[in-house]
Amino acid sequence: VSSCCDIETIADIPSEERFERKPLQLNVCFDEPVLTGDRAVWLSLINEKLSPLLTGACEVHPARHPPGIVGQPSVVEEFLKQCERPLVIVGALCPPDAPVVAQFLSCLGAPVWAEASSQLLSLPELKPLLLRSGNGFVRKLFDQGRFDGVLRIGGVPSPRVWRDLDERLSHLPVCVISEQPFLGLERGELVAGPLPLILSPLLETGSVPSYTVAHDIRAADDVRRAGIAELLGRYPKSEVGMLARIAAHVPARAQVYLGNSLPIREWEIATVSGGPERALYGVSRGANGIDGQLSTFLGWVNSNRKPEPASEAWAIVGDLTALYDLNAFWALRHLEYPLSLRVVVLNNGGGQIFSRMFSSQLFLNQHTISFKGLSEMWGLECLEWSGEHALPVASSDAPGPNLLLIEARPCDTQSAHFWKEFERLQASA
Ligand SMILES: Cc1ncc(C[n+]2csc(CCOP(=O)(O)OP(=O)(O)O)c2C)c(N)n1
Repeated sequence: VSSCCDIETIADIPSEERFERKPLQLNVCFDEPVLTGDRAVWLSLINEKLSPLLTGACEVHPARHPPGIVGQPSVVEEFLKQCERPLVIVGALCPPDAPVVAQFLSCLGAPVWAEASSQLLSLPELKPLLLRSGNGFVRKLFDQGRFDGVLRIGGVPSPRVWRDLDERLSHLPVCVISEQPFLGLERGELVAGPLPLILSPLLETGSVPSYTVAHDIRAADDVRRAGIAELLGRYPKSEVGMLARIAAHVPARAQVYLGNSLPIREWEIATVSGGPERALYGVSRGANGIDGQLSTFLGWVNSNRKPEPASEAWAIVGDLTALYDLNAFWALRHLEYPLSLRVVVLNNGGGQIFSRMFSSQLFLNQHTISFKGLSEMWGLECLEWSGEHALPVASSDAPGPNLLLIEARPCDTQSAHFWKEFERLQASA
Protein backbone atom coordinates (compact mmCIF):
# COMPACT_ATOMS: atom_id res chain seq x y z
CA VAL A 1 0.00 0.00 0.00
CA SER A 2 1.52 3.32 -1.01
CA SER A 3 -0.24 5.63 1.36
CA CYS A 4 -2.42 5.45 4.43
CA CYS A 5 -4.72 7.89 6.09
CA ASP A 6 -7.06 7.83 9.04
CA ILE A 7 -10.60 8.72 8.08
CA GLU A 8 -12.32 9.63 11.31
CA THR A 9 -15.11 11.82 10.09
CA ILE A 10 -16.73 12.38 6.74
CA ALA A 11 -14.84 15.67 6.44
CA ASP A 12 -11.54 13.77 6.67
CA ILE A 13 -11.97 11.87 3.44
CA PRO A 14 -8.90 12.98 1.55
CA SER A 15 -9.56 14.85 -1.62
CA GLU A 16 -5.95 15.80 -2.35
CA GLU A 17 -4.36 12.56 -1.28
CA ARG A 18 -2.32 11.09 -4.08
CA PHE A 19 -1.26 7.54 -4.44
CA GLU A 20 1.63 5.79 -6.06
CA ARG A 21 0.76 3.26 -8.75
CA LYS A 22 0.47 0.45 -6.26
CA PRO A 23 -2.40 -1.53 -4.76
CA LEU A 24 -4.43 0.64 -2.47
CA GLN A 25 -6.31 -0.77 0.47
CA LEU A 26 -8.94 1.27 2.23
CA ASN A 27 -10.21 0.04 5.56
CA VAL A 28 -13.38 1.88 6.45
CA CYS A 29 -14.58 1.11 9.96
CA PHE A 30 -18.22 1.71 10.74
CA ASP A 31 -19.63 1.97 14.20
CA GLU A 32 -21.79 -1.07 14.77
CA PRO A 33 -24.52 -1.72 13.83
CA VAL A 34 -23.70 -0.88 10.24
CA LEU A 35 -27.19 -1.12 8.80
CA THR A 36 -28.15 2.48 9.45
CA GLY A 37 -28.85 5.34 7.08
CA ASP A 38 -25.36 6.70 7.82
CA ARG A 39 -23.80 3.85 5.98
CA ALA A 40 -25.43 4.85 2.71
CA VAL A 41 -24.25 8.42 3.22
CA TRP A 42 -20.72 7.19 3.83
CA LEU A 43 -20.73 4.94 0.83
CA SER A 44 -21.91 7.62 -1.56
CA LEU A 45 -19.36 10.10 -0.20
CA ILE A 46 -16.52 7.62 -0.39
CA ASN A 47 -17.56 6.73 -3.89
CA GLU A 48 -17.72 10.32 -4.96
CA LYS A 49 -14.34 11.22 -3.44
CA LEU A 50 -12.49 8.13 -4.54
CA SER A 51 -14.00 7.48 -7.93
CA PRO A 52 -11.17 9.33 -9.69
CA LEU A 53 -8.74 6.85 -8.18
CA LEU A 54 -10.81 3.88 -9.17
CA THR A 55 -11.18 5.00 -12.76
CA GLY A 56 -7.49 5.77 -13.05
CA ALA A 57 -8.17 9.43 -13.73
CA CYS A 58 -6.12 10.58 -10.75
CA GLU A 59 -2.67 12.12 -11.05
CA VAL A 60 0.05 9.74 -9.97
CA HIS A 61 2.79 11.01 -7.66
CA PRO A 62 5.20 9.28 -5.27
CA ALA A 63 3.74 8.51 -1.90
CA ARG A 64 4.15 11.25 0.64
CA HIS A 65 5.11 9.71 3.90
CA PRO A 66 5.05 12.03 6.85
CA PRO A 67 8.62 13.31 7.29
CA GLY A 68 10.38 12.24 10.50
CA ILE A 69 8.35 11.49 13.56
CA VAL A 70 4.69 12.27 14.16
CA GLY A 71 4.10 13.16 17.81
CA GLN A 72 6.63 13.86 20.54
CA PRO A 73 8.90 10.98 21.63
CA SER A 74 8.85 12.56 25.10
CA VAL A 75 5.22 11.38 25.27
CA VAL A 76 6.58 7.86 25.76
CA GLU A 77 8.70 8.98 28.72
CA GLU A 78 5.76 10.84 30.23
CA PHE A 79 3.50 7.85 29.74
CA LEU A 80 5.97 5.49 31.40
CA LYS A 81 6.43 7.89 34.33
CA GLN A 82 2.73 7.53 35.06
CA CYS A 83 2.72 3.73 34.91
CA GLU A 84 3.75 1.45 37.71
CA ARG A 85 2.64 -1.78 36.07
CA PRO A 86 2.55 -1.44 32.29
CA LEU A 87 1.95 -4.22 29.80
CA VAL A 88 3.75 -3.95 26.47
CA ILE A 89 1.92 -5.37 23.45
CA VAL A 90 4.05 -5.84 20.36
CA GLY A 91 2.32 -6.17 16.97
CA ALA A 92 3.91 -6.62 13.55
CA LEU A 93 7.43 -5.24 13.19
CA CYS A 94 9.63 -4.78 10.15
CA PRO A 95 12.40 -7.35 10.69
CA PRO A 96 15.23 -4.76 10.72
CA ASP A 97 13.48 -2.98 13.61
CA ALA A 98 13.25 -6.08 15.79
CA PRO A 99 16.75 -5.73 17.40
CA VAL A 100 16.17 -2.18 18.69
CA VAL A 101 12.73 -3.13 19.96
CA ALA A 102 14.22 -6.18 21.72
CA GLN A 103 16.89 -3.97 23.29
CA PHE A 104 14.25 -1.50 24.46
CA LEU A 105 12.09 -4.28 25.93
CA SER A 106 15.04 -5.86 27.74
CA CYS A 107 15.89 -2.50 29.25
CA LEU A 108 12.27 -1.82 30.24
CA GLY A 109 11.79 -5.24 31.88
CA ALA A 110 7.97 -5.02 31.80
CA PRO A 111 5.81 -8.02 30.81
CA VAL A 112 5.44 -8.31 27.05
CA TRP A 113 2.75 -9.87 24.95
CA ALA A 114 4.07 -10.24 21.40
CA GLU A 115 2.50 -11.60 18.24
CA ALA A 116 4.43 -13.93 15.93
CA SER A 117 4.62 -11.07 13.41
CA SER A 118 6.71 -9.13 15.94
CA GLN A 119 9.65 -11.41 15.02
CA LEU A 120 10.46 -11.51 18.76
CA LEU A 121 8.99 -14.76 20.02
CA SER A 122 12.12 -16.86 19.66
CA LEU A 123 14.61 -14.37 21.12
CA PRO A 124 16.14 -15.98 24.22
CA GLU A 125 16.83 -12.64 25.93
CA LEU A 126 13.09 -11.87 25.94
CA LYS A 127 11.91 -15.21 27.31
CA PRO A 128 11.69 -13.98 30.94
CA LEU A 129 9.44 -11.12 29.81
CA LEU A 130 7.13 -12.83 27.34
CA LEU A 131 3.65 -13.89 28.40
CA ARG A 132 2.95 -16.92 26.25
CA SER A 133 -0.27 -18.46 27.47
CA GLY A 134 -2.72 -16.53 25.35
CA ASN A 135 -5.43 -13.96 25.08
CA GLY A 136 -7.59 -15.47 27.85
CA PHE A 137 -4.78 -15.24 30.38
CA VAL A 138 -3.95 -11.64 29.52
CA ARG A 139 -7.63 -10.66 29.71
CA LYS A 140 -7.78 -12.26 33.12
CA LEU A 141 -4.79 -10.22 34.29
CA PHE A 142 -6.52 -7.06 33.06
CA ASP A 143 -9.66 -8.05 34.95
CA GLN A 144 -7.59 -8.44 38.09
CA GLY A 145 -6.23 -4.91 37.64
CA ARG A 146 -2.66 -6.14 37.19
CA PHE A 147 -1.79 -3.53 34.55
CA ASP A 148 -2.21 0.22 34.84
CA GLY A 149 -1.28 1.14 31.27
CA VAL A 150 -0.56 -0.35 27.86
CA LEU A 151 2.35 0.50 25.62
CA ARG A 152 1.93 -0.80 22.09
CA ILE A 153 4.91 -1.11 19.76
CA GLY A 154 4.46 -2.00 16.06
CA GLY A 155 1.34 -2.78 14.06
CA VAL A 156 -2.24 -3.00 15.32
CA PRO A 157 -2.51 -6.25 17.30
CA SER A 158 -5.05 -8.86 16.26
CA PRO A 159 -6.09 -10.37 19.65
CA ARG A 160 -9.41 -9.39 21.19
CA VAL A 161 -7.81 -7.78 24.20
CA TRP A 162 -6.57 -4.90 22.08
CA ARG A 163 -10.12 -3.94 21.17
CA ASP A 164 -11.12 -4.29 24.83
CA LEU A 165 -9.09 -1.14 25.39
CA ASP A 166 -11.80 0.81 23.59
CA GLU A 167 -14.55 -0.95 25.48
CA ARG A 168 -14.40 -2.42 28.94
CA LEU A 169 -10.78 -1.31 29.53
CA SER A 170 -11.28 2.25 28.31
CA HIS A 171 -10.05 3.62 31.67
CA LEU A 172 -6.48 2.41 31.03
CA PRO A 173 -3.98 4.82 29.46
CA VAL A 174 -2.53 3.71 26.13
CA CYS A 175 0.58 4.86 24.29
CA VAL A 176 1.45 3.67 20.79
CA ILE A 177 4.85 3.64 19.10
CA SER A 178 4.38 2.63 15.50
CA GLU A 179 5.75 2.95 12.02
CA GLN A 180 2.29 3.84 10.73
CA PRO A 181 0.32 6.84 11.96
CA PHE A 182 -2.58 4.71 13.16
CA LEU A 183 -3.67 4.37 16.74
CA GLY A 184 -5.96 1.45 15.96
CA LEU A 185 -8.10 2.65 18.88
CA GLU A 186 -10.35 5.62 19.40
CA ARG A 187 -7.97 7.07 21.98
CA GLY A 188 -4.39 7.07 23.18
CA GLU A 189 -1.08 8.86 22.60
CA LEU A 190 0.69 8.21 19.32
CA VAL A 191 4.33 8.53 18.35
CA ALA A 192 4.75 7.38 14.76
CA GLY A 193 7.83 7.08 12.61
CA PRO A 194 10.84 4.82 12.09
CA LEU A 195 11.14 2.83 15.32
CA PRO A 196 14.94 3.18 15.66
CA LEU A 197 14.50 6.97 15.48
CA ILE A 198 12.04 6.85 18.35
CA LEU A 199 13.58 4.17 20.56
CA SER A 200 17.33 4.72 20.20
CA PRO A 201 17.32 8.22 21.78
CA LEU A 202 15.30 6.88 24.72
CA LEU A 203 17.90 4.15 25.21
CA GLU A 204 20.83 6.54 24.76
CA THR A 205 19.60 9.11 27.25
CA GLY A 206 18.95 6.43 29.85
CA SER A 207 15.36 7.61 30.20
CA VAL A 208 13.83 4.14 30.05
CA PRO A 209 12.46 3.23 33.47
CA SER A 210 12.94 -0.24 34.82
CA TYR A 211 10.10 -2.62 35.65
CA THR A 212 9.91 -6.30 36.47
CA VAL A 213 7.46 -9.09 35.70
CA ALA A 214 5.66 -9.87 38.97
CA HIS A 215 6.64 -13.30 40.31
CA ASP A 216 3.09 -14.58 40.48
CA ILE A 217 2.38 -13.49 36.89
CA ARG A 218 5.56 -15.20 35.68
CA ALA A 219 4.67 -18.34 37.64
CA ALA A 220 1.04 -18.41 36.43
CA ASP A 221 2.14 -17.98 32.81
CA ASP A 222 4.75 -20.74 33.19
CA VAL A 223 2.18 -23.12 34.66
CA ARG A 224 -0.25 -22.46 31.83
CA ARG A 225 2.48 -22.71 29.25
CA ALA A 226 3.40 -26.14 30.59
CA GLY A 227 -0.29 -27.06 30.58
CA ILE A 228 -0.64 -26.03 26.93
CA ALA A 229 2.47 -28.04 26.02
CA GLU A 230 0.91 -31.05 27.73
CA LEU A 231 -2.35 -30.56 25.80
CA LEU A 232 -0.46 -30.32 22.53
CA GLY A 233 1.19 -33.63 23.33
CA ARG A 234 -2.11 -35.22 24.32
CA TYR A 235 -3.97 -34.02 21.20
CA PRO A 236 -1.33 -34.27 18.46
CA LYS A 237 -3.98 -34.53 15.73
CA SER A 238 -5.89 -31.44 16.82
CA GLU A 239 -5.42 -28.41 14.59
CA VAL A 240 -3.11 -26.66 17.07
CA GLY A 241 -1.36 -29.96 17.84
CA MET A 242 -0.58 -30.42 14.16
CA LEU A 243 0.64 -26.82 13.92
CA ALA A 244 2.97 -27.49 16.86
CA ARG A 245 4.37 -30.47 15.00
CA ILE A 246 4.85 -28.36 11.90
CA ALA A 247 6.56 -25.66 14.00
CA ALA A 248 8.96 -28.26 15.38
CA HIS A 249 9.79 -29.28 11.81
CA VAL A 250 10.46 -25.80 10.42
CA PRO A 251 14.22 -25.15 10.46
CA ALA A 252 15.85 -22.19 12.16
CA ARG A 253 15.98 -19.00 10.07
CA ALA A 254 13.22 -20.23 7.77
CA GLN A 255 10.70 -17.81 6.34
CA VAL A 256 7.25 -18.45 7.74
CA TYR A 257 4.12 -16.92 6.23
CA LEU A 258 0.91 -17.23 8.21
CA GLY A 259 -2.32 -16.57 6.37
CA ASN A 260 -5.93 -16.44 7.31
CA SER A 261 -7.37 -17.25 9.59
CA LEU A 262 -6.82 -19.58 12.51
CA PRO A 263 -3.15 -20.34 11.74
CA ILE A 264 -2.26 -16.78 12.75
CA ARG A 265 -4.00 -17.08 16.09
CA GLU A 266 -2.95 -20.66 16.68
CA TRP A 267 0.75 -20.31 15.86
CA GLU A 268 1.49 -18.49 19.12
CA ILE A 269 -0.15 -21.28 21.08
CA ALA A 270 1.49 -23.98 18.98
CA THR A 271 4.95 -22.55 19.67
CA VAL A 272 4.70 -22.16 23.47
CA SER A 273 7.53 -24.62 23.87
CA GLY A 274 9.57 -22.99 21.13
CA GLY A 275 9.22 -22.48 17.41
CA PRO A 276 11.86 -22.15 14.74
CA GLU A 277 14.74 -20.03 16.01
CA ARG A 278 15.18 -16.67 14.29
CA ALA A 279 12.47 -17.34 11.74
CA LEU A 280 11.39 -14.45 9.56
CA TYR A 281 7.64 -14.00 9.80
CA GLY A 282 5.18 -12.59 7.31
CA VAL A 283 1.56 -12.42 8.33
CA SER A 284 -1.63 -11.46 6.55
CA ARG A 285 -4.55 -11.04 8.89
CA GLY A 286 -8.31 -11.41 8.72
CA ALA A 287 -8.92 -7.72 8.19
CA ASN A 288 -7.23 -8.20 4.84
CA GLY A 289 -8.87 -10.26 2.15
CA ILE A 290 -8.35 -13.98 2.25
CA ASP A 291 -7.79 -13.78 -1.49
CA GLY A 292 -4.37 -13.64 -3.09
CA GLN A 293 -2.52 -14.97 -0.07
CA LEU A 294 -0.53 -17.72 -1.75
CA SER A 295 0.56 -15.19 -4.37
CA THR A 296 1.49 -12.83 -1.55
CA PHE A 297 3.57 -15.59 0.02
CA LEU A 298 5.47 -16.17 -3.22
CA GLY A 299 6.02 -12.45 -3.75
CA TRP A 300 7.10 -12.06 -0.13
CA VAL A 301 9.73 -14.81 -0.24
CA ASN A 302 11.02 -13.45 -3.52
CA SER A 303 11.47 -9.97 -2.10
CA ASN A 304 13.06 -11.06 1.18
CA ARG A 305 16.77 -11.33 1.90
CA LYS A 306 18.65 -13.61 -0.45
CA PRO A 307 18.21 -16.95 1.24
CA GLU A 308 21.01 -19.15 2.41
CA PRO A 309 21.51 -22.40 0.49
CA ALA A 310 18.92 -25.00 1.41
CA SER A 311 16.75 -22.31 2.89
CA GLU A 312 13.10 -23.13 3.44
CA ALA A 313 10.03 -20.96 3.19
CA TRP A 314 6.76 -22.14 4.69
CA ALA A 315 3.26 -20.87 4.12
CA ILE A 316 0.54 -22.03 6.47
CA VAL A 317 -2.94 -21.05 5.36
CA GLY A 318 -6.55 -22.15 5.78
CA ASP A 319 -8.41 -24.12 3.13
CA LEU A 320 -10.79 -21.34 2.04
CA THR A 321 -7.80 -19.03 1.82
CA ALA A 322 -6.05 -21.52 -0.48
CA LEU A 323 -9.22 -21.90 -2.56
CA TYR A 324 -9.29 -18.15 -3.09
CA ASP A 325 -5.93 -18.23 -4.88
CA LEU A 326 -5.84 -21.34 -7.07
CA ASN A 327 -3.85 -19.56 -9.76
CA ALA A 328 -1.07 -18.47 -7.40
CA PHE A 329 1.50 -21.04 -8.47
CA TRP A 330 1.76 -19.32 -11.82
CA ALA A 331 4.28 -17.09 -10.03
CA LEU A 332 6.60 -20.02 -9.25
CA ARG A 333 8.39 -19.60 -12.55
CA HIS A 334 9.30 -16.02 -11.62
CA LEU A 335 11.07 -16.85 -8.38
CA GLU A 336 14.61 -15.60 -8.46
CA TYR A 337 16.14 -17.72 -5.70
CA PRO A 338 16.36 -21.46 -5.22
CA LEU A 339 14.13 -22.16 -2.27
CA SER A 340 12.39 -25.13 -0.79
CA LEU A 341 8.82 -23.98 -0.53
CA ARG A 342 6.39 -25.76 1.74
CA VAL A 343 2.77 -24.76 1.48
CA VAL A 344 0.62 -26.23 4.22
CA VAL A 345 -3.11 -26.01 3.65
CA LEU A 346 -4.79 -26.58 6.97
CA ASN A 347 -7.91 -28.21 5.62
CA ASN A 348 -10.52 -28.15 8.36
CA GLY A 349 -13.35 -28.21 5.82
CA GLY A 350 -14.30 -24.53 5.80
CA GLY A 351 -13.82 -21.18 7.50
CA GLN A 352 -13.61 -22.50 11.03
CA ILE A 353 -12.75 -19.12 12.48
CA PHE A 354 -16.47 -18.48 12.31
CA SER A 355 -17.45 -21.64 14.17
CA ARG A 356 -16.88 -19.92 17.51
CA MET A 357 -18.48 -16.65 16.40
CA PHE A 358 -21.78 -17.67 14.85
CA SER A 359 -24.24 -20.40 15.66
CA SER A 360 -25.30 -20.82 12.02
CA GLN A 361 -23.16 -23.27 10.07
CA LEU A 362 -23.84 -21.24 6.92
CA PHE A 363 -20.97 -18.93 7.82
CA LEU A 364 -18.47 -21.77 7.59
CA ASN A 365 -18.85 -22.54 3.88
CA GLN A 366 -18.21 -26.17 4.64
CA HIS A 367 -16.85 -28.48 1.95
CA THR A 368 -15.13 -31.81 1.39
CA ILE A 369 -12.73 -30.62 -1.30
CA SER A 370 -9.28 -32.21 -1.52
CA PHE A 371 -6.28 -30.22 -2.69
CA LYS A 372 -4.83 -33.03 -4.76
CA GLY A 373 -6.40 -31.51 -7.86
CA LEU A 374 -4.60 -28.24 -7.21
CA SER A 375 -1.21 -29.96 -7.11
CA GLU A 376 -2.00 -31.89 -10.28
CA MET A 377 -2.97 -28.70 -12.02
CA TRP A 378 0.46 -27.21 -11.32
CA GLY A 379 2.50 -30.41 -11.36
CA LEU A 380 3.39 -30.15 -7.70
CA GLU A 381 4.10 -32.84 -5.20
CA CYS A 382 1.21 -33.09 -2.76
CA LEU A 383 1.14 -35.03 0.49
CA GLU A 384 -1.87 -35.58 2.68
CA TRP A 385 -1.26 -35.57 6.38
CA SER A 386 -3.83 -36.59 8.95
CA GLY A 387 -1.39 -36.39 11.84
CA GLU A 388 -1.34 -40.15 12.31
CA HIS A 389 2.35 -40.34 11.41
CA ALA A 390 5.25 -37.88 11.34
CA LEU A 391 4.98 -34.85 9.07
CA PRO A 392 5.75 -36.03 5.52
CA VAL A 393 8.81 -34.74 3.71
CA ALA A 394 9.41 -34.08 0.02
CA SER A 395 10.51 -37.11 -1.96
CA SER A 396 13.18 -35.07 -3.72
CA ASP A 397 15.46 -32.57 -2.09
CA ALA A 398 16.99 -31.51 -5.37
CA PRO A 399 18.36 -27.95 -5.29
CA GLY A 400 16.40 -25.24 -7.04
CA PRO A 401 12.91 -23.95 -6.40
CA ASN A 402 10.73 -26.85 -5.43
CA LEU A 403 7.35 -26.78 -3.87
CA LEU A 404 5.68 -29.31 -1.69
CA LEU A 405 2.00 -28.91 -0.95
CA ILE A 406 0.98 -30.47 2.35
CA GLU A 407 -2.70 -30.89 2.92
CA ALA A 408 -3.08 -31.22 6.68
CA ARG A 409 -6.40 -32.60 7.86
CA PRO A 410 -6.85 -32.13 11.59
CA CYS A 411 -9.10 -34.39 13.62
CA ASP A 412 -12.26 -32.48 14.60
CA THR A 413 -12.74 -34.45 17.80
CA GLN A 414 -9.22 -33.81 19.02
CA SER A 415 -9.53 -30.12 18.09
CA ALA A 416 -12.75 -29.83 20.09
CA HIS A 417 -11.13 -31.52 23.12
CA PHE A 418 -8.08 -29.33 22.80
CA TRP A 419 -10.08 -26.08 22.82
CA LYS A 420 -12.30 -27.17 25.66
CA GLU A 421 -9.34 -27.98 27.88
CA PHE A 422 -7.40 -24.95 26.69
CA GLU A 423 -10.21 -22.65 27.74
CA ARG A 424 -10.48 -24.38 31.09
CA LEU A 425 -6.74 -23.86 31.58
CA GLN A 426 -7.01 -20.16 30.72
CA ALA A 427 -9.81 -19.65 33.18
CA SER A 428 -8.12 -21.53 36.03
CA ALA A 429 -7.12 -19.52 39.08
C1 LIG B 1 -11.98 -11.93 -0.03
C2 LIG B 1 -12.53 -12.22 1.33
N1 LIG B 1 -13.71 -12.85 1.45
C3 LIG B 1 -14.20 -13.14 2.67
C4 LIG B 1 -13.49 -12.78 3.79
C5 LIG B 1 -14.07 -13.07 5.16
N2 LIG B 1 -13.32 -14.14 5.81
C6 LIG B 1 -12.43 -13.88 6.77
S1 LIG B 1 -11.77 -15.24 7.41
C7 LIG B 1 -12.67 -16.25 6.39
C8 LIG B 1 -12.57 -17.74 6.51
C9 LIG B 1 -11.23 -18.27 6.19
O1 LIG B 1 -11.29 -19.68 6.15
P1 LIG B 1 -10.02 -20.58 6.05
O2 LIG B 1 -9.04 -20.01 5.12
O3 LIG B 1 -10.45 -21.99 5.76
O4 LIG B 1 -9.37 -20.50 7.50
P2 LIG B 1 -9.90 -21.02 8.93
O5 LIG B 1 -10.94 -20.04 9.37
O6 LIG B 1 -10.47 -22.38 8.80
O7 LIG B 1 -8.67 -20.96 9.76
C10 LIG B 1 -13.49 -15.49 5.56
C11 LIG B 1 -14.41 -16.06 4.55
C12 LIG B 1 -12.25 -12.12 3.64
N3 LIG B 1 -11.49 -11.76 4.69
N4 LIG B 1 -11.79 -11.87 2.40
